[in-house]
Amino acid sequence: MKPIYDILQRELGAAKVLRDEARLETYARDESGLGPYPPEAAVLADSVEEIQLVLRLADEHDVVVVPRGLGTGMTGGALPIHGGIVLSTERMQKIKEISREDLVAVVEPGVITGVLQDAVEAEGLFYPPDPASLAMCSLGGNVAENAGGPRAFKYGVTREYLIGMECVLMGGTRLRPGRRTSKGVTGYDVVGLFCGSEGTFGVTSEITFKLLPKPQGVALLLAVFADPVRAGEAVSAIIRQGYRPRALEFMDRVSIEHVRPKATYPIPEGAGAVVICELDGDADVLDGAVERCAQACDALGAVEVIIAADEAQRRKLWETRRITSPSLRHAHRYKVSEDICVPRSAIAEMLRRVDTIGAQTDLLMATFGHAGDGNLHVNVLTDEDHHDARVAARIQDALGMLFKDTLALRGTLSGEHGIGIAKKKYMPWEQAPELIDLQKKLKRTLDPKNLLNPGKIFPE
Ligand code: 2HG
Ligand code: ZN
Repeated sequence: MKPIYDILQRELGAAKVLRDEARLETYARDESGLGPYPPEAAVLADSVEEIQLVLRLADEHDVVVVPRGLGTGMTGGALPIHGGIVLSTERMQKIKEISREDLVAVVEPGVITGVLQDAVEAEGLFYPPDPASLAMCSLGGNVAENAGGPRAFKYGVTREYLIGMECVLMGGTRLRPGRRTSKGVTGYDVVGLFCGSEGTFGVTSEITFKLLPKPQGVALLLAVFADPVRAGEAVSAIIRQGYRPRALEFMDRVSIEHVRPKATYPIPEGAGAVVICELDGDADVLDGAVERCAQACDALGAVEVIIAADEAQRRKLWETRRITSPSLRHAHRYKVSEDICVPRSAIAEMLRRVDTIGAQTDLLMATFGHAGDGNLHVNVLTDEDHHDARVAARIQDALGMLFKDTLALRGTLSGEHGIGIAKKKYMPWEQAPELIDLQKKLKRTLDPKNLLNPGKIFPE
């Protein structure tokens, strides 16, 4: 074992430098289902100075460091595939400031997304990004992945709210790119460069987010269709009403059947698709707006359209969508979750192609997600042993066909989960060699020895 681990234990104390196998298990996995990839040590940093120490020593000793938030990533971005140190910011959970005057929040990277949302809402403010895992994911991880969520349709993703940050480069240099003002064009957009870099450029130690005033009211409707094509038409019809819902979600028949036994909302039998539309804004216009969206669904032959009568019912109907991913995971031995994004006009064609891929590879496919953005979670599910070479080959075939079709429809490989290790071999399918080369050059500039989260995003 390299001496760096003893030095770290001496400097930081044994409680913050985990080395025993049992405690390292947590850091060998994330929500991608890939691995396990156990690190040699996990360091639980409490401050920017401790992050700097780890990155300085790692640089001196040529040891790999993999930054980690709370491990909810779905593409293996925080997995230590080359061993070394996992540097976790899970203990850095302070909300340092919420300013009503400036509409700004300053947080440490380990703050849970939902905790910040509740704290700002208590002040009459709003932090919109809402990844499905918001009750257990961290803001540092959200910044690393540029996380989205249902509300991205109206409000955009994490990048839209990230205005400033403090981060540490490999070697220990501390930077403070960005600002705390609502506008600012001084220098390059370094914050934008770090956001979504999947922990390959630096380790975030503090984040400044811009906030919005909290919307006055929220209204939700859930519409059930027998025919998924009609559900797709409903999405377009709702947008044509001239409102911008804050979320416009879709679930297909396979997703619905998995959710049905657990959902508190009794989904009608024969449901082929569910659309959930959530609007927010001035209380006096909301009622009319949600009513007109409901009429658009009725006109397309919806089997059932429910407008949530109160907050309790709104939460109950949302639950139908929120529990989709865990319901699929618990029902099957193996689940691969994709997050392709296609132009909205191509959703119906994409759904048809997913059916074909499932039939050709004899795999169960469930599709749900953020229809307003064209961001579809195509899940490949199987109860067979995915380590078996023939099963693995069928899964790979299905993913290959999925990505080919996505790109043919002018879509993109990842709408919100990032590339990590799960999709890196497909990067050259979407991006030209010159573009990949430019990104690799940037990485080399920031981390010449390739010690910070190596082996991610790009094929090695
Ligand atoms: C969601 O929107 C998450 O529910 C998870 O992004 C997606 O498990 C999935 O496929
Ligand atoms: Zn999602």
